[in-house]
Amino acid sequence: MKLEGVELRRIRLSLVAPFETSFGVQTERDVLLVKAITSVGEGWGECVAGEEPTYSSEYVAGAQHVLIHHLLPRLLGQAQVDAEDVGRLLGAVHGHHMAKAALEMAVLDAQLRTRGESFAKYFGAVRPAVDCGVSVGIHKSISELLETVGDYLEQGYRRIKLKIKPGWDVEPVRAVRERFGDVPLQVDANTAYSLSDAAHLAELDEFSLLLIEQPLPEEQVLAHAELARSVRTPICLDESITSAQMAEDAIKLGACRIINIKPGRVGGYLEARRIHDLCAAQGVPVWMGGMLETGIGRAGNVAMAAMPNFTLPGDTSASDRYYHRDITQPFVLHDGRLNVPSGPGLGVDVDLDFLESITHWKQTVGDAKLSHAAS
Ligand code: OSB
Ligand code: MG
Repeated sequence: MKLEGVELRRIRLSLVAPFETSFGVQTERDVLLVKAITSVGEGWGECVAGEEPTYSSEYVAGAQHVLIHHLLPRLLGQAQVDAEDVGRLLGAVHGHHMAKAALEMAVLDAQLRTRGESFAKYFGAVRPAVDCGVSVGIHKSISELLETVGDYLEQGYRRIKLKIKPGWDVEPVRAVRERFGDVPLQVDANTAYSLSDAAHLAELDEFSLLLIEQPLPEEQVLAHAELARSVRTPICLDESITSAQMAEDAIKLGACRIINIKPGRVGGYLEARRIHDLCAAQGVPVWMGGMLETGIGRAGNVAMAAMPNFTLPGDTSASDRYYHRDITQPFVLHDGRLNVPSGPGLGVDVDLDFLESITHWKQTVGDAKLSHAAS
C-alpha cells in the first residue's frame, strides 16, 4: 500500500487520579495520535511519549517535531509502504522509538483493517483474554495507599505493582503484605536507586515479590547484573531495554531474569515481537508494560499480551483506572482480565466527536491534505 498522508493530533485527557512515580506526578496526558491515510484505508497509532523527558529522553513535542521533519518525509515519498518496511525506512534516524512506534502502529492498523485481520491474529495470540495487574503510584501516606490497593483488589486486579523510591519502599511493601496477605506483588523504582543501595534493596527479599523493576539508571546494565547477585528477588528491566539487541545483551550479562515489554519504548510492535520471541527462546518470561495509554494504545498492547510468553500479568488495566471517558469503547475488567479485541486491525472504534472536543492541535502532512481539502 501507499502512505498518502498522515494526520497528527494532540489531545488532552485528565487522569482519574494523580499518578506519582520517582520521576514526578502526572495529572493528565497530552497524547499525540497518528492517523495513517493510505491507498487502502486508514489506521491509528498512539505515541506514548510523556509531556516531559523524565521517563526517557523522548517527550511529546519532540515526537511531533521528529515525525513532521524527519520520519514522515522518509515514508511519504515511497511508492509502497507496509508495516514490515517502516523500521528499515526510518533506520537512518537514531532513537525516537516512541515516535517511530506510533507511525508503524498506524500503518499496521491500516494494513490489517484492510485485510480483515486483527492485531491478535497477526501476533499469534494464544488466549482470548489477558490477566491484568495495576500500577499503584506513590501515595501521601500508608493508609491512603492501603485504601487504593484494597479498592483495586476488590475490582479484581490479579497483581499489584507498587511504585517505589528511596524513603518509600520497604514500609509500603510491608504494609501491603500485612494487610492483603500473599497477593501477587511487585515493585517499580523507575531508576531511582544506585548500586550502593544493594543491601537496602535486599531488605525487600523477605516479601516474596515477583520482581523488582528497573532499580538502577537506564545505562547501568552491568550494575544491574551486580545487583542481581546480592538480591534474591528477580530483577526485571524496563527503561534499559530499548531494542532486541539490548534485551539479548542484558540477559547474557545476567542483568535481568524478566523483561517488561513496551512497544513504544523499543520502536514498535514488530521490535517488541522480536523481544518476545528472543525471551521465549531463552526461557525469560515477559509481561506487557503500560504508559497510561488511551483505548488505541491499549488495544494493541492487550493483543500483544495474548502471545504465549507473556506469562505474567501486565500493566494493562481497564480504561476506568485511567480516564473518566476513553476515546474508544472502554476496556472493562472481567474477572481480572481484559478481552482481546478480535475485530480487524486494533478492533476498536475511535469516538471522533469526543476526540475533536479534546484536540488542542492538529496537522495533516502529505498529499492526503489536498484530497481532503477538495472533498
Ligand atoms: O515505568 O511502568 C512504568 C507509567 C508511565 C511511565 C512509566 C511507567 C508507568 C506505569 C503505569 O507504571 C503503567 C500503566 O498502567 O499504564
Ligand atoms: Mg516501569
